[in-house]
Formats: sequence, C-alpha cells, structure tokens
Amino acid sequence: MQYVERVLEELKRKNPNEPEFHQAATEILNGLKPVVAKHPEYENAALLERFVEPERVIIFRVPWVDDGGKTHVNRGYRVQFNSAIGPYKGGLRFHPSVNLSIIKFLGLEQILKNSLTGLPIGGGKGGSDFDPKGKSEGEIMRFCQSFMTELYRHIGQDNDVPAGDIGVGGREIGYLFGQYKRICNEHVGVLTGRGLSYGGSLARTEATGYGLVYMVEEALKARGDGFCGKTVVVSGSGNVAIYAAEKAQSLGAKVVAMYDSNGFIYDGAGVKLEVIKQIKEVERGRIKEYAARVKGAEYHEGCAGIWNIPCDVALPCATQNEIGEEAARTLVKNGVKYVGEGANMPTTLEGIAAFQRAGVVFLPAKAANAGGVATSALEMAQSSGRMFWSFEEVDAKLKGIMANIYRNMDLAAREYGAEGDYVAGANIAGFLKVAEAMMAQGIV
Ligand code: NDP
Ligand code: 2IT
Repeated sequence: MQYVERVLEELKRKNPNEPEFHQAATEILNGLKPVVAKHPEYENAALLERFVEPERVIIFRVPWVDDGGKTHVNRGYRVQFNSAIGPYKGGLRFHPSVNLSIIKFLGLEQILKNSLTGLPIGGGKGGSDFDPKGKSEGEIMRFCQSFMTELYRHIGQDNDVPAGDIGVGGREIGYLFGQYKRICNEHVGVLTGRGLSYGGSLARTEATGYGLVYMVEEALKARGDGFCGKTVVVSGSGNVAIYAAEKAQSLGAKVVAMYDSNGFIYDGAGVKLEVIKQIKEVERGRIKEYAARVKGAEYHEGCAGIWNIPCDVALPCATQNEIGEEAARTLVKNGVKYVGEGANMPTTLEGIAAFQRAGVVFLPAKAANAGGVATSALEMAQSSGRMFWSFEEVDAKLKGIMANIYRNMDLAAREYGAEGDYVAGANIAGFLKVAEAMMAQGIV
C-alpha cells in the first residue's frame, strides 16, 4: 500500500467516529501524493503520521449558571495541532454541533492555512458545544468566564493565541480577554479579534470576507475578468458573509442572496447590507426579518435552496459541508464560474470533484479564507510592537498577502503537474513549509 493510503487507513482506525476529520485529512493527504513521491525522506521520518496527530488535545468541563439559577455543563476543547512554524493559532467555535471531530478537522486545516499566510503561526482550534442563541448577555459573559477559567493555563501570547469563529465574535472575545487578564494579571496579545480600545487591529473584523473577495478578484484578473456586473450568492450572514458581500458590492458585483441557519433571502435588486447588518449585528435577529423590511425581497425556509439561484460567483461563508454534489451540479448547470470558500470545508469531496470536472475555478478554504488569520497575525505583530497601523495599512497588507497566496498555490499546482487545481496547490504550498520546519526540528 502506498504511504498516503496507509496513513489515511491508520488515521481512520485510530480515530473512528470522526467523519469531518477523515474528510479533511483525505483531501489534504491526497493532494500531497506528488510531494511524498518527490521526498522519500518524509516517509522515513514518519512525517505524515506526525502531521495528522495533534501535539496536544485538551478537553475540559465548562460549568455555568443560567439567569434562572439552573446549572449547565458544556464541554470545552482546544486542539494544539502543530507548532512547527509558530505558536498555535486558530479560532474558538461556540455551536451545539461542536465535537472533537469538528475541532480536529478545523485544526488540521488551520496548520496549512496559517503556513500559506507566510506569517509565523502554527495551527490550533478550539471551542465548545455551547449554543449562544437565545442566551442573555449575562449568560454569555458567565459562560465565557468559565471557559477561560480553564483555558487560561494552556494558552499564552507566545504559545497559543485563540480568536473567533462561529458563535465567537467581538463580544465573546471581550469577555474571554477580560477573564484571562484578571486571572493572569497581564494585558497581552493572548487573543486576537480584540476590540480597538484594548489592543485590537483595525480591519480584523472585515479581514476574512474582504480577503476572500481579494482572492477571487485575483483569479478573475488572471482570466482577464473582474467582479463588476457579476451576480454573487453568499451563504451565511455572519462575520465572514457580511464583509465578503460588502467588498464584492464595492467592486461592482450584485449580491442577490444570503442565509442564516433557518432560511435564505433573495433580493433580485441586490441585498441591502445596511439592513442585514442591523438585523444580524445589532439586533442579533433572524434573516427572515429582511423580507419584512425590504420591498420585493423574498424569504424561503431552509438553506439548501440558495444553491438553486443562478450566479456567476458562489461564496459559501457559513459552515462545513454546505455544498454537496447535487448543489454543486445545480450551480454548474446554472452557470457558476467561480467558487470561493469563505467557510471552512463548505464543499464536500464530491462537490469539489463536480466543480473541478466542470472547469469551475475553485478556490479552497485554506487559501481563500486565510485573510482572517493573517490579519490576526498582524494584530499580534502590532501588540508585540505596542503600535497601531491604520485601516489602509492593514488592508493593503491583507491584499498583498491574498495575492501572494494565490500566486504560491497556482505555482505549486503547476510545479507538481496539477495546473489549475488549487486544492492540490494550496495543500502542497502550505505543507512544504511545515514539512521543512518539522524536518529541521528533528523527531518531535
Ligand atoms: P458567524 O457566527 O459570525 O456566522 C455564521 C453564519 O453561518 C451565521 O449566519 C449562521 O447562521 C450560519 N451557520 C452556522 N452554522 C450553520 C449551520 N449548521 N447551518 C446553516 N447555517 C449555519 O461565524 P463566521 O462568519 O465567523 O464563520 C463562518 C465560517 O467562516 C465558518 O466556517 C468559520 O470557520 C469560517 N471562518 C471564519 C473566520 C473568521 O475570521 N471569523 C476566518 C476563516 C474562516 P445562524 O446565525 O442562524 O446560526
Ligand atoms: O478559521 C479561521 O481561520 C478562523 N476562525 C480565524 C482564526 C484566527 O486565529 O484569526
């Protein structure tokens, strides 16, 4: 049996019941076949076996008391996956679906994503099965404080620097930071995505969505095209989705649909983002409200129907496995030309294959959504240097980083005989740097 197949089989045997982790590992390791063929020394050093085994997995109890005095217990996670090129770095997700499989798939992806940014950050991920929906401010604060009361002992500005992800935005980072500072008595850059008044970076809020659109723009430019006049569908209506839509609109595209976990809105005249922001960011309400407030807009129950809407560019920005084979085929049939993954692993393996067979330009998550963590690394640099860069400076750096990632994955794909296959290109370009660092550091 070939090396990659052997490692995958062993991974599935050792980690049964972790389907998302298997899926991410399968995509990554298959893309690395030409790399291990060229580097037999990797097999001798069990490099892939070490790459897919987290350096450390922390699972902990998070007890908290709700407003009615009832006690709840959630489960907290931090997977410190790989520190070869820098301190563990990656977000925290609070969502009822969170389990070890999901955190491990996200952590594995994060290693290569962070490598692609070109900045010195290793890979990690964490979170909890806590559901922030319907909780009061006090409950959110107490949960965050309880979560950090255990997590603090495992993280640090030079060791592991968490940030946000689904269900963790500026509000939660504030409460987590406050508790860390109180316990450790130090005001340091231990979390990113902080508020501007206590060490955050300008443009971090916008960075993932803007970065995604910068990358799709690079792909369009390389084909003599641009965003102007394109019809775009964006799934989700959270942090990544809102700022992807905002940047696409500012480049002249028309965003016609978005969703939350209950259903999607269609607005043929172009989505009014100020209304979406009011509903989702200010009121923390449901997207259904949009159709009640905007004349001519439609609301449809359920998410899947969004992929039946014809578009030139699809930007899945909500969660894993939003686009399966059937949705991908429908998008292709309706003329989609570009898919940029804002969420992590939003397309299934079968969905990716359907896009690639049809010649769709497919920009995978670990490259396309790397702008968020890249700007987190810029936040770390500003914290350490005790200084602040302007919005324009950070945005310009972000744009440069996204262009660089596009170039590097494109080159890697060509060099390894997979021209235009950005899934392979991103995996190879990200992995080569991690592999070099791991080889240099010996068997650890
Ligand atoms: P948010 O919590 O801000 O928004 C998530 C959005 O996706 C919401 O609209 C939410 O709907 C929807 N959603 C979440 N889970 C589901 C589900 N199971 N089914 C349908 N819709 C769902 O998260 P972010 O915008 O920060 O994250 C979105 C994606 O982007 C995630 O995959 C995340 O890992 C990825 N990402 C985030 C980065 C960041 O900087 N924040 C960086 C790189 C990637 P509802 O409100 O109804 O729950
Ligand atoms: O998936 C991701 O890259 C994130 N959620 C952002 C991580 C970070 O450390 O900014």
